[in-house]
Amino acid sequence: MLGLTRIGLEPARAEDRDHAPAVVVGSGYGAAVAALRLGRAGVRTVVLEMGRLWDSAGPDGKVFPSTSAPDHRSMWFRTRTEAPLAQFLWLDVVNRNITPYPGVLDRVHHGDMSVYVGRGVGGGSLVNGGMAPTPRRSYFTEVFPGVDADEMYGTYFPRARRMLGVNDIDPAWFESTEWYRFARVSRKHAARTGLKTVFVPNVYDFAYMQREAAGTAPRSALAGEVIYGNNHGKKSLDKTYLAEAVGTGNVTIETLRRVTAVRREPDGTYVLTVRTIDLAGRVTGTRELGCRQLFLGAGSLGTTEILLRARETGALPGLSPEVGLGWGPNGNVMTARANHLWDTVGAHQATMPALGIDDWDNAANPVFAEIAPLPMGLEHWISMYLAITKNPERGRFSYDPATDSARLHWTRDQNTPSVNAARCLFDRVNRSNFTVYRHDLFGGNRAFADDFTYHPLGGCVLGRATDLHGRVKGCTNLYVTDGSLVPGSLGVNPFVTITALAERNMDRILAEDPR
Ligand code: FAE
Repeated sequence: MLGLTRIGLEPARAEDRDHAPAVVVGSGYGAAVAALRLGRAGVRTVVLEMGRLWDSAGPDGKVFPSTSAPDHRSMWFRTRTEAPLAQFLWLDVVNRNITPYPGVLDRVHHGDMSVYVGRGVGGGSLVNGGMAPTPRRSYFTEVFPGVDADEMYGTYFPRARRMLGVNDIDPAWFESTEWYRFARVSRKHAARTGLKTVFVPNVYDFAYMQREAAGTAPRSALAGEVIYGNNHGKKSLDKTYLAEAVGTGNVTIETLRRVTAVRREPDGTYVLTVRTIDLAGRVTGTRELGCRQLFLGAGSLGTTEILLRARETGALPGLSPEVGLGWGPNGNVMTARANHLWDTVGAHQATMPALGIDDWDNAANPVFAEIAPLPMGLEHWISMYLAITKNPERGRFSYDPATDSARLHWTRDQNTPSVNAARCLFDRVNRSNFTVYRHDLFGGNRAFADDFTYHPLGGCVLGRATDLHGRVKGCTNLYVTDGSLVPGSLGVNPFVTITALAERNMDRILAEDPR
């Protein structure tokens, strides 16, 4: 595996300082694909990432803190952690006071909707649950009518899965291990309801997990690690795409660099304003970086904000009115059920989900609900789920000049279709099993958590704000390459699709667009 040894805080050569042929903003899935494909094509490329590189151990000898004992490394400049599941038995026992630091997980608040995102070299791949499903073809075609599905399912989804290191759990081990008892109990309850379950592939190495269980490898997924990073086992982008990109010798990654503005010179050069911060969050410098080709991979929130600001401040006046539209949370809702005393879920739970209830073919109420772990190290009789629903509501962003930021407009009532769909499914499960919802986990006595999402999608939708290959309308040589291309809903977890789409778009861009 290639290391990230060439990553530095400054570009390697002096003449790189103010100009690079190509710049990639962000280092999540779409950005990582762009960086690798540009590097392989021989294009000197600078990647700008606002988070840090997660490659060195803290005083505890680990790179990332555990989920049960979060410290400054866990969250992006916070004084207290903001975990998705903040309570247990209505008690505030989960979150901790921490020192502000460029930690790996951010929760961005936009009124009624909060958005979880990863920060650091690798973006969301550092913090996510690694679930790597491919959307069902019929729904993909509905979401992306202008994209050639044969090409996606024949070439780009397989390539994305291979490059990301997607693998499947060994079914025999799944059936026998105590670490997935929680999933087998939920499967039994689903079966009693007449619902089918499917295995969900992952980028966490399941063979490594088996070694963890056998006591022959250091534990990560079996030590409660997930949303604040995994110290072992997970093939995050810094170990796959980004390592290969740097290995081409053409790609440099600069960390703790936030792109705050973009404008265009009369000769077509894009000029980025880049702010450097230190580990205390102080701005230590601002500089400009010019490039001929600019690839935005700052995620749905980041990319949309950069483009919206550029349009609304007049820096890039030719941008489409579609920039800022078509946002959705992928219909995310979490819920939890209380099991009977004899249905123990186990004190030992792997943090990587491996099974989902697949009721997407239910035309009246399509839901794909992953069986999520709740690894508390004690028996709690809770079955938890992340439901992905088909919610037709869409949000939009506006630019707020007072704060120079993008504001997401999404109201709580826009979640009603998602909550209703999840309720419809889990009411059935509860009826069939004589069980009830848990109301103590999400705050406010709620059985459904609909105030946050892990899957921000849209804002610069493919075929609307961009052409059908991510070229931004109204600005040549400007591209969007991340989750903002997906119009708000996908039916499954999104990173395989974001990766595959980016691969498809980069193939076309590198073949057709002059460099
Ligand atoms: P993303 O990965 O968000 O990367 C954007 C990068 O840009 C980040 O590193 C930012 O720090 C950086 N950035 C933003 N603004 C700027 C700026 N102005 N200047 C410089 N850098 C900037 O983009 N998805 C799945 O498919 N399966 C899962 O199991 C799953 N679980 C998840 C669990 C959690 C806790 C979270 C937060 C997300 C999860 N997701 C999961 C979602 C997935 O990680 C997400 O869809 C992708 O990471 C989005 O990829 P993008 O390329 O859009």
